[in-house]
Order: sequence, then C-alpha cells, then structure tokens
Amino acid sequence: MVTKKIVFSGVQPTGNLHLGNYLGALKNFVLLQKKMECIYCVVDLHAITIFQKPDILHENVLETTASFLATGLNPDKSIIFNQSSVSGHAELAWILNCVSRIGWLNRMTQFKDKAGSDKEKASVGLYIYPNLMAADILLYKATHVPVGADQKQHLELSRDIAQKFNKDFNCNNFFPLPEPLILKNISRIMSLRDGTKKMSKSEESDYSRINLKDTADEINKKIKKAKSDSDSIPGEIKLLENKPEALNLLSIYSELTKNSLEKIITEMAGKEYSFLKAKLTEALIDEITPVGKEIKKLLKDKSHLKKILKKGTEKANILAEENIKNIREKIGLI
Ligand code: AQP
Repeated sequence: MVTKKIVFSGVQPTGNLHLGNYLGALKNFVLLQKKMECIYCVVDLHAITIFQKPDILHENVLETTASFLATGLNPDKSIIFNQSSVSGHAELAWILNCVSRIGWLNRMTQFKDKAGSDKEKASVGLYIYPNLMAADILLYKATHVPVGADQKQHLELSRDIAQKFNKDFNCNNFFPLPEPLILKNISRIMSLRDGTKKMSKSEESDYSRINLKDTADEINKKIKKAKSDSDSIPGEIKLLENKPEALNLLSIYSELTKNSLEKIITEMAGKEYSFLKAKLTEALIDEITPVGKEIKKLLKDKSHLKKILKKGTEKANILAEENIKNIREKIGLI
C-alpha cells in the first residue's frame, strides 16, 4: 500500500522562540515544505499544560505564527494554524487517552523534567501531553514528524499508540506509523549557561539562550558570557567529551557555517575560545537578526496574522473532520 507522505509538526506558543527551535525544528520545516504536504501547528493546547497568563498566551500565539512566517513558511504551501481552533485535536486526544497505557506515560522523561520534584502538583494535562501529541499527528495521518531529539521518545509513544489502535480495532494500517525526522548534526542545542541542559524557552535566565528576536548587541553579550572552557580548542572531537558547553558552541558554529564539526575543529585547534566566540557572534547576527526583524515587522499587523491562522484552520478542519468521522466509525461511536 502506498501511503501519501504528510508532514506534521508543532511549536508551543510559550514565548521566546530560540536558536534551538530554529535549528532543531523551524529550518527543517521550511526545507520540507518544498518536498511534501506540510501541516504546521501553533500548539496552544500543549502550552496550557503549564499555566499561561491569558493575555500573554494570546500574544504568543501570534508571535509564534509570525516566527513561522519569518523563517520562511509559506501559508500558500503549508497549512499553518493554531491547535485549539480545530476541535478534532482534543476529541482524538480523549480517544487516545483510552488507548494509551499508564505504564507507557510513566516512562516519559520530559514529564519528569518538567514536573520537577513535586509531581503531585503538576497538571494532569502535563502528564498526558504525549497522548495529545499523538492525536495531533494521527488526526492528519501524518507520516513524518520533524522534531528536535528531545521529542524522540514522544514520537515513539505515538507509534505505539497508532499500532495499538490499529490492532484493537482490527484495522491494519489505518494509522500510518509516524516517523521522526531528526536532523543528525544539530538535533539538540544546549543552554549557553549549562551544556547538559537543552536550550529552552522556559529557562529563567535569558543568557541561557539566543532568542530569535535578539538584537545584534544582545547576541554579542550572550555569546561573550556563554560558558566555554579555560583550555584552548582541542584538535579532536573526542577531547570535547566532558566539555559540553565548548562542544555546543562549536556545533552551533558548524551548523551555521555548513561546515562539518571535524573541519571546524581542525581549523580552530589551539586557538582560544574568544576566537570562536567572535566568529560565532558574527554568524549568529547574520542568520538570526534578519529573522527577528521580520518577526517584529509581522507583529505590527496582527489582523493579517489572524487571517493566516483562520485560513489554515479552515484547511486543517476539512482534513480533520474526515478522519474523525472514520475514527468514530472504527470505534463504534454513533
Ligand atoms: N534546544 C533544542 N534543540 C533542538 N531542538 C529543540 N526544540 C526545542 N528546543 C530545542 C524543538 O523545537 C520544536 C518546538 O518545541 P516546543 O516549543 O514545542 O517545545 P519544547 O521542546 O518543550 O521547547 P522548549 O524551548 O523547551 O519550550 P518550553 O521551555 O516552553 O518547554 C520541537 O520540535 C523541539 O524538539
């Protein structure tokens, strides 16, 4: 059976889209839009698994939409919309809550990280978030999901849920098993302050990340302050094994300049990290500040952004309603 290739991915409107989101997800979204049918979603229902102030959430949905457009997503080629405006996401999530197993969710490491030490106080939504993610993907029978490496485990869960649904309801291949599309070189950008933690929007210190809206001056300051290493740059990658911050800076530079890490290290061996930092700052300013300027420009016309979301919602709803109708039939719902 030939399955049509459909790409689905989402970004949470939790503010401060950063270099990790850009290199790990958004740049890949843009490449894929040239090759496949793509659906890109501002996943606002995921964002509220952690309390969001309503007025800020509203602004962040628009800012994430602007970031999609500023990085090169084209609403005439890809479907761009916000998750809560297509009710099929919540409906299918409920159905999949009944397919997914508690034991499976208990293994999700992101819940453990995000819930912190007091799990009793985390929302139920945060715990079942991976089931909603499975619903997002399966609602469109998506076959490919571009994500950063941090989402790999959730993707595997989506595959398990799809497989169990197909088996429980005796409908082999009804849901295709979605494949993660994870960029090999740069799947995980780490915090500039702690190379063992991923760069994240919700990390308190703004110095831990490069935001897409950062000015050249801010980028310069953040890279200057970024943790690196007191030794000079070594000549071999394996000597960076216990130096996650240094490896992170070199990897980002390698990705931005489209040179392999080996090549960068060979060229920079023996130099101080201040040399790398100056080059990296330049590369970041060239790549990120035009995106930031475009986001700020797009945010000046919010009604235009809302129109784009509305148009995307209409297209997404047509696909979702058809699939939900078939899913209901499979389960025996009238
Ligand atoms: N540091 C990262 N490196 C590579 N890829 C990353 N992504 C996120 N952080 C990195 C990828 O960006 C996409 C959108 O992520 P998201 O905002 O929906 O959720 P997240 O993974 O939870 O991102 P954050 O920044 O950590 O957000 P908060 O702090 O709000 O939870 C995904 O494809 C993700 O893999």
